Amino acid sequence: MKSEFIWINGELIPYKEATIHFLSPALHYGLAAFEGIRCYSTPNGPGVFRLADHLERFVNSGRVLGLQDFPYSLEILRDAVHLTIRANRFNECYIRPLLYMSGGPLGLNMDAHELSVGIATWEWGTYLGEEALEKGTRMMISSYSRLHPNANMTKAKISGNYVNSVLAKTLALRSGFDEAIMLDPDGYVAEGSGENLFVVRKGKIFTPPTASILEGITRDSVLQIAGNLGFEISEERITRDQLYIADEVFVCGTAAEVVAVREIDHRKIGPGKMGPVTREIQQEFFAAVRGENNDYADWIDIVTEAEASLGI
Ligand code: PPE
Repeated sequence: MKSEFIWINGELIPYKEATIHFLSPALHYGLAAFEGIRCYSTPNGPGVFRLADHLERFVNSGRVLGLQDFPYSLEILRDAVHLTIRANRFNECYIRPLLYMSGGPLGLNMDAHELSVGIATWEWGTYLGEEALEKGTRMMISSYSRLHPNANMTKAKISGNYVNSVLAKTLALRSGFDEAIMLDPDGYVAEGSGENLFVVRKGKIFTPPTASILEGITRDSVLQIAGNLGFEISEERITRDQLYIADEVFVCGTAAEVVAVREIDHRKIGPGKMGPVTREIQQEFFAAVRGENNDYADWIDIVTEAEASLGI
């Protein structure tokens, strides 16, 4: 996760100095929200995938958390992302913006806290393992439910919400699986601990509706790609046994990219390896993020040399 600089509150701070105080409310109460974005090497230089959409969701996470005002405009945040990538001389990296309650008295009144915003970048390889991209992953249905929308809201990447994901992921790994699939509070399939989920059956693609899941930007990209490839798609509730009898299951996310699920709860999915629909979508996805398919050129924000609004 190493890099030379982390952008914090408008300045590039050397990696070692980017620390927070023990009494930061963010640390005690999980009062923070983050984004996860990837920058890929493209024929035109480093290109950030759907940066504007990620930054919009970042600001919306603040809104869901109840921030009265976001201290930076979308333009400044975009410039700051570009600047941080350039300063660290990355061609490909993961980008982690974070807003966090960095100071003020401890206590449950957010209005008394001080807000900070930071952006880190680092080189992050495959999330579920190199092998998983080709061979697929093994998952279990978690005994932890996904968040109830009226307890921990699901549209925001609020740091405290991720305890739920960490519990599910750690249990899955300790149980010998690669990842957890979580059911919503009503018992329907929601998402992975850090990915959205798709099912393929008889050539048609299904995915859970957005009510109880994170509105994944990769999910949206996959829906557009699958639509352009001519697949019929349905956003509808899915039960765990519909996963067991699917022809293909795959998950997607910024970190995870597009990965097949070859086994769930010790049941093989389809033939127990990546299926043809998943493969087609995975290939199209990688072509899009790497700037190799002009149909998706609008999704890529090339990291430019100089940014005006920061004055740097
Ligand atoms: N659901 C959850 C719960 C989730 O955390 C992510 C992203 C997604 C779906 C996919 O959303 P999107 O990235 O917009 O397609 N998970 C992040 C991983 C977090 C981690 O630190 O681990 C990510 O992919 O960046």
